[in-house]
Amino acid sequence: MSRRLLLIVGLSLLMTAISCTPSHPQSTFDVTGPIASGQRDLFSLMFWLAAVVFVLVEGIFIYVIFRYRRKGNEMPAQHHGNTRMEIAWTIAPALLLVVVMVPTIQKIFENASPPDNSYEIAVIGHQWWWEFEYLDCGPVDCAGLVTANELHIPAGQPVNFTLVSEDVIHAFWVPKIGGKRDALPVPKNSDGKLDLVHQRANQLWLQGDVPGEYYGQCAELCGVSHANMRLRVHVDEPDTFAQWVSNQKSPNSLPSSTNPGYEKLTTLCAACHAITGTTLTGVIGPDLSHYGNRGTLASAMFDNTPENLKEWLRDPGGMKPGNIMAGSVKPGTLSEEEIEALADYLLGLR
Ligand code: HEC
Ligand SMILES: [Cu+2]
Repeated sequence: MSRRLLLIVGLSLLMTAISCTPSHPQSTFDVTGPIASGQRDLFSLMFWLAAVVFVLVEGIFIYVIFRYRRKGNEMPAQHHGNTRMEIAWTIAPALLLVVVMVPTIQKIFENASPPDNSYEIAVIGHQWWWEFEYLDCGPVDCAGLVTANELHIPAGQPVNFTLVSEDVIHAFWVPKIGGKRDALPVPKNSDGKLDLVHQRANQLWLQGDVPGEYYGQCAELCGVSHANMRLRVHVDEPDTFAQWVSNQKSPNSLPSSTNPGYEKLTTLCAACHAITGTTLTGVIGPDLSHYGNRGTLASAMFDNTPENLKEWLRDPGGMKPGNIMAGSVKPGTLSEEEIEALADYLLGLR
């Protein structure tokens, strides 16, 4: 073998080995909640069954190659058919398939039927960000709450998601909690909102058991910034979740009209963004209510730091190719003074 080939083989093996670590943020092995762990267990069952079959078959194969290799010139004994063996190797795989089939079908039904006490949240895919509309959280009054890119759900609570899209096909996937399922475009109702009971609206239920921050990702190629269409799921302690909801529903206020960013905020930004309690009610971009509490910027592509936010306001197209805001906010649209004031204001929305 040439050195270069050895190097390539070695590197590929190394990369395969690295990709197997369960501790990366989008691992489907290091999971929480019944959906993701059920999917992982089903995978493990199939993997180990297949591994046993592989070792057995390859073992016999290699044994036979050596045991019956040509030793002299005499013709070996000839066999034609062996009914017992043929029956055995028909029945054995059929039994193995039954072992795989039973839990698979069980899981398909489990995954398709959300528990009765599930909360209801609509997930709306946009090029290239996520909108979340809370519909029903049982005892917590969340109905009507809209947020973007960072989803909060309580630990140990099943949540049924209704998945739709504003434009092209997206797919909602939070590997450590489960998924993934397509969010398909649906028509709008007469009130201008997407039809959440349309036959193309998909359902997916998930449950996160361990509080923490989980990474998600659009899993359906949806345009130039598809790879940048990420999301975060905060699995909160139930109390923290209830607090988050009530804070998120409380009104924000506009900066004073002497703020250098006031003019642009209430005209330019207002065309696309909503902030509860203010005159901003745009629906083209992410809802920015209580934006200062978010950890990320531009669908979890960046950390929500003052530097990143200012750079975003300076040149959104430079940070995230093709995004819709870049059509209206270009380098120079906002003065440095406005950028400074708007970033301060947005990060102060708590
Ligand atoms: C033409 C519509 C439009 C205008 C005008 C607009 N935005 Fe945006 N904005 C968007 C869209 C769409 C996104 C989502 C981009 C993405 O992540 O792909 C966005 C994202 C953002 C984000 C990040 C949100 C998040 O959830 O991470 C902030 C902050 C923001 N805009 C602030 C502003 C401010 C401030 C103005 C006014 C100076 C403004 N935008 C003007 C459409 C617009
Ligand atoms: Cu997408």
